[in-house]
Amino acid sequence: MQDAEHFDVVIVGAGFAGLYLLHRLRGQGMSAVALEAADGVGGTWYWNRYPGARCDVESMQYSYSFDEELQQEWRWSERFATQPEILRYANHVADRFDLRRDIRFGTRVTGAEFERDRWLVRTTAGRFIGRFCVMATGCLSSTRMPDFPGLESFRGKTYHTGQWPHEGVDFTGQRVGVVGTGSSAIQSIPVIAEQAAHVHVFQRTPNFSIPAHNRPLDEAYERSWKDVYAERRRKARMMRTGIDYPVNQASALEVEPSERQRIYEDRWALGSTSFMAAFGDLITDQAANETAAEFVRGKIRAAVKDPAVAELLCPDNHPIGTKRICVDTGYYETFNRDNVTLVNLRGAPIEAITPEGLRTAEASYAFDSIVFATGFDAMTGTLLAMDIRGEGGLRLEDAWAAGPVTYLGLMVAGFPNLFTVTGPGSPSVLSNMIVSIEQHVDWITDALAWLRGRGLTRMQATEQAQDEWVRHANEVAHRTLYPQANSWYMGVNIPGKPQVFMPYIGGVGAYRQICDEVAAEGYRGFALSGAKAQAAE
Ligand code: NA7
Repeated sequence: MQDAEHFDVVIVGAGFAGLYLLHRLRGQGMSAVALEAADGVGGTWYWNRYPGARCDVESMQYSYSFDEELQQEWRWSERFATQPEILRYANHVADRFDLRRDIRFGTRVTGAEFERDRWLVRTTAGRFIGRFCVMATGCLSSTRMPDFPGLESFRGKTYHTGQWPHEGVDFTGQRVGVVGTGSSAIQSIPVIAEQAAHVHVFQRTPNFSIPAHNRPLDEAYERSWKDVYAERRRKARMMRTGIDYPVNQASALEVEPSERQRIYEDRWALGSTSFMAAFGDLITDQAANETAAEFVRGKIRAAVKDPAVAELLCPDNHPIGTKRICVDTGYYETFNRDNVTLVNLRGAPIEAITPEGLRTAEASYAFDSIVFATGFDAMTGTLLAMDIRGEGGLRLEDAWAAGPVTYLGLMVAGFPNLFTVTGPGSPSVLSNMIVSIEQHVDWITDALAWLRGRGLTRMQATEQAQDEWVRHANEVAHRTLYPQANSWYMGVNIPGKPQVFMPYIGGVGAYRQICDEVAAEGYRGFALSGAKAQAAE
């Protein structure tokens, strides 16, 4: 292929996964290029610039651990970092390790096909060939805009939280409608409400949210991490979520109600997603889960002055934690403001966007701006938006017609030499993403070095190993309450998407052990071969 550039590895994406991949591959003497649709690094943190955007994992843990100097030198300013600070960090890493020279910005991948033992990757800016191709495309990178009729007719401005204008938006004095009450909405509504003349929040499903208790990062806390960083990182890697926080294994049903209440109060005071580790059976036992859910509903009722509004905000159709739990700063209290109105869409959905605003089955509203916080085509959307073809022209779309199937979330049978970082079938969105990214990148790059050391050039998941992994992942998921929720983990938010539980819920630590064992056993479940061996056949 003459007009294409050749590399050992073509990486798609220059978010946290793509950056670390470039660094690792360079370290082992392999040529690599990262193809990035955006004009800058950072992935999720490049696009999600909505007001109040913040990580829900503590800064000391939502950061790379691969370089001791980097983790010692970088200083976070807050307990939970804002989007601009995380983006600064991604840029710092790109500069510090001189990664930009191997990134092609403004280069969107349209397709990739495996032919003559190589991946031919087509982009909006030329063609690239790699013996291996790694999809470092993120799990929440294809935004979802509902197909409301009349969208184009609206005379004001519309925004999606996941594609926020880089110059920011000033809502001062505006009438704003926010559609959705997931994490992005819960983070942005309190900030938008401080600016806007009035905010209408359109809620279809209420969500559980735990306070962040964000604050400036105090030095003693920073030291408590940095003095023993390696050790704490090791511990985090073996936790279920890849986050080091206190875990109580006891059952919520074993303790006296007063003791249970005290434990929940302590967790509430601690804040963030660690709330779900208050007891060991919250994600497996409905009755145990309900004690936590009812505790949070009590907090909502205490925070929101108007009892009717409080009731509407109380989640009632999914066990707590089975939809990604939100972490907020003053979300529920925002509904006490005179300039915030909650609109219940249950029984009266949005029918259309109108030139003035929007219309539900019950009423019409006029707005200057509408913010769609309507989420993503999670985990598979970005991969399926590309035309990916494996051996014999097999299309990923067809291989995944009944839902995504992978071996370990790392490879798909029929797609040799194609890896996915944090793909479906791996813990990914159920974990601290940077911990999962580092684990996948280390595993993939170790595998590539191992292959090279043995003169092997081809690796692919066997059908049998993939079937067994899918069966195991389903089995583990169905031991929990997660499949009960209509969540994006299940693909429910996208019309026509097959409904299967996509991430692996067995836990980050257990999953790491499985991946390590597979590698130690000479990459059990993968078919390996070499170009020379094939030529001789
Ligand atoms: P989410 O969590 O998918 O939230 C999307 C929200 O938009 C959710 O409340 C949806 O209600 C709502 N939605 C979607 N379509 C509609 C229509 N047609 N009408 C009304 N409301 C609608 O996305 P986020 O961006 O908030 O968060 C994604 C992840 O990013 C988050 O978990 C963090 O990990 C970071 P529904 O619940 O479907 O009834």
